[in-house]
Amino acid sequence: MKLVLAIIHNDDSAIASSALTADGFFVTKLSTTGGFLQVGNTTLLIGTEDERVDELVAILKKYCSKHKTTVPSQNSLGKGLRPDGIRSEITVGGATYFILNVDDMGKF
Ligand code: 2BA
Repeated sequence: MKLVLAIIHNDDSAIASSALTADGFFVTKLSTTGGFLQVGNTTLLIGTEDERVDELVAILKKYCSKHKTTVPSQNSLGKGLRPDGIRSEITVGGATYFILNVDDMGKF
């Protein structure tokens, strides 16, 4: 048995935990904060059988991969939502995960 700790972006947490749950994984979501940026992120705790870890990581990759998006740049402040507003491209998402061996697990 393994315990997977996955630190993911808050925006990806709902879809990632829904996809994991739909695939039969048991998931606990924690609201956490990155020590460097001091910005909120989400840590998922997932206990699973050893042979399902690859499947779990594939789901995280599918829903939490780094991708580019655009946001209004500072230069567009005061110009409202005009379609010709100046936008900047930023990278969001991504996951950091740890896989720990579990000696025992129980429920009662
Ligand atoms: P990432 O490396 O993608 O890490 C994203 C978040 O994942 C981190 O948020 C932290 O909450 C968690 N994390 C990553 N590696 C970890 C580890 N080895 N142990 C425990 N938690 C871990 P932040 O701490 O706010 O970091 C945000 C981003 O700032 C990082 O993105 C990295 O690009 C940069 N960063 C973090 N620490 C740094 C440092 N000491 N020096 C330079 N850059 C750093």
